[in-house]
Amino acid sequence: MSIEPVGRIWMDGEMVDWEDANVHVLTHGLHYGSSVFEGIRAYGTVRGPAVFRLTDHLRRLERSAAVYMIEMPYVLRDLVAATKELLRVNGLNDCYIRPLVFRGSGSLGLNPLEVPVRVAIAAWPWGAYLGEAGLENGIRATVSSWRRPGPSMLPAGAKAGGHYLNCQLAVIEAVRAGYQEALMLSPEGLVAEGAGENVFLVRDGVLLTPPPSAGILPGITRDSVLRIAVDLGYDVRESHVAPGDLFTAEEVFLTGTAAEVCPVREVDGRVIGKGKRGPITTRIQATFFAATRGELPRYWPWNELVGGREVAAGV
Ligand code: PPE
Repeated sequence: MSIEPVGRIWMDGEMVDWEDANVHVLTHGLHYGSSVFEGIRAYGTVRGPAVFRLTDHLRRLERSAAVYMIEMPYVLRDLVAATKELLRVNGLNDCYIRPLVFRGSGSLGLNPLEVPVRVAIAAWPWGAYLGEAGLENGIRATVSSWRRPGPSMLPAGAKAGGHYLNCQLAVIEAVRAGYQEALMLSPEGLVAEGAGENVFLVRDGVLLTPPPSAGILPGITRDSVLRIAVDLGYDVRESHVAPGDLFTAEEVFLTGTAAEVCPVREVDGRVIGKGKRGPITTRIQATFFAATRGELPRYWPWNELVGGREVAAGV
């Protein structure tokens, strides 16, 4: 998805012009995928722009960095302040925010521990990741022949640059076959997640989603949806899902910061449910969007205001 330049980017503690946020070609992260990142969205609310679960995303960023022993030169409070400042200087309302922590230049080779660590935060308006029509009518997905790595191969819970090579293979395969997104299995053949989303299905009115042990990135949107589903009175279970379970599900949907809550209407040419956004997906999606827009006081702690008064965190 293309990106239009927007004002400034926060880089290593300074606001720099969009065009000047560059790196050397011998940057370690470019060669070996040694970076960790986040994807966060801000939404307009009646109390002004608010970043959805900013602190939770930045905590995950810290954990991703810790797994790879990438020493963060900034503490959480600095990154929260930098993100809000960036949105203010760029006058952004609805937008996508991409914090990136990467090993810089000065040394190459597989021992990364001496390489200086750099940090950038960029933000730009980004529309529906799987299309507006996808949010409304559902997308067509395929089960990829590429599998997610197991726990002894890569730490799936870390959101690291290099992990996404595997997802790119899956998306290339899916898009070339005419699908909009790839679903990926664990090495054992259980459903893990989408290339850039977590997956939920509805069976007998019960919501099911694969557990962290299936090798997923435990998504913050997934966590929000689990909470919303319980609040709406649904029975929700983390449960292993076999690929065949997808075909007989009443509803399937994906969750992610970029993709938001997106119905799946078809998997490998087989129609899911009635072949359109199902009733439970519709309700959860509507509640999720209302929460992101600050319309539901119960979820106000998730709306971290760019300016002005905060509601105490810890919903
Ligand atoms: N699994 C994967 C593999 C993943 O990349 C994401 C987010 C999720 C699950 C959902 O996580 P969360 O955003 O916390 O609910 N994918 C990010 C990157 C997408 C991209 O193309 O870049 C995102 O949605 O921002």
